[in-house]
Amino acid sequence: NGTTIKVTPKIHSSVLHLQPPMDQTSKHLKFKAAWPRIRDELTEYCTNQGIPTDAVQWYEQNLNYNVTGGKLNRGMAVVDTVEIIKGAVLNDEEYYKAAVLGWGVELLQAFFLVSDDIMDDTSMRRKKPCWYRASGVGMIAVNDACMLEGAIYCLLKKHFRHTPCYLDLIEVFHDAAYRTEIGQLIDLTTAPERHVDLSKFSLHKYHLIVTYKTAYYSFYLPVALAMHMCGVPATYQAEGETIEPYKLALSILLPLGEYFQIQDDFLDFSAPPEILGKIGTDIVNNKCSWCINTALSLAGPDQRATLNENYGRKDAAAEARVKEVFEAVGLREHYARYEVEVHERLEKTIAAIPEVPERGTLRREIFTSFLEKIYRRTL
Ligand code: GPP
Ligand code: MG
Ligand code: MG
Ligand code: MG
Repeated sequence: NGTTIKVTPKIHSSVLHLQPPMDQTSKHLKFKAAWPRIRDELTEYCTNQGIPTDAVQWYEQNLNYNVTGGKLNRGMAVVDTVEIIKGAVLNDEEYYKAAVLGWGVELLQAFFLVSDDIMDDTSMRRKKPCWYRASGVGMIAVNDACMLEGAIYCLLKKHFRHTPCYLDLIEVFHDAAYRTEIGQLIDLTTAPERHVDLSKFSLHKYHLIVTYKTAYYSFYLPVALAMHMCGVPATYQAEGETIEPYKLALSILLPLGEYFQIQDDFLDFSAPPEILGKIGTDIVNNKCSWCINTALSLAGPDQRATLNENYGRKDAAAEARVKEVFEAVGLREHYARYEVEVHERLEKTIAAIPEVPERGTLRREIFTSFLEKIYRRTL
């Protein structure tokens, strides 16, 4: 009858204090809007080289299937950081360049995930079959993954070849990728998919895995790219001190990345599926997670035996026994204390960053915006 009724859905209170789903924010939409142009630049490059239409169409499918559909946190972090460092709204050209770097991080992530799903023998990713399991793809996915990585350097060449930061951008992408691959190696050799051996686990190994496998490319890479694009120098003077801004950024972003992964691991164990939007699988999948490593460090001999017998088994009763030990050793209290402690520590480090009025230098806001977004997150 022409009247619109506005329905306010009931939302669990712990969901409310998070930002609205990123999809609804105009920032998110603007970043997404840059993608079709970037994708078309990549396929047009192939077309212009005289590559057969079938192959170009395959490449386009690969890009569509694997690069979109994620949360885009990493890519958007590049754009956000550029805006903070510039201290002004970006013009269209600046925005597009920052978006190219942001989508470059998303391409790197797509390369990792397509490869990782083959190595981990996983079936689903982002609510769809993994690319190598998609109809007719199979091991062509290995080459497709390589092409997702190659796309980054094709875009960098086109948009940054003539700029002073070109070499730095290439170097930061290469370094982040190499570190992630080293992290992946430690991960694969510590927790093979079908072989449970908890004696290989430790909190120290955990720290290495998450720093290398996740924190470099997810936290340091987006910020370092933005810093290079804005011409932040390797050193500058501030408040009578010599600042090394890239080292400083690393010293905050690696612990921040570790914190983020610890949250992810804890939520996998503790969050109700209706809030998290997925059912935790780390215990049955033998993941070298913060929870198992912390539990092992706290467990008595009997509890350790229970963990050894039940961890990494595809069996709900075994999973429940592991969860009982997690509760008994006080994992929840441990986590709550860690969260307060890491937040305090990072806040102090961030507050100690000397700020100078000059454009193109570090702003504390880069880091506080990350920290406040993730502190006490529940999904
Ligand atoms: C996913 O980790 C793996 C990465 C992000 C890095 C992969 C690195 C390569 C060099 C391929 P995971 O397997 O622990 O997580 P998920 O559950 O998302 O598969
Ligand atoms: Mg893996
Ligand atoms: Mg995996
Ligand atoms: Mg997880």
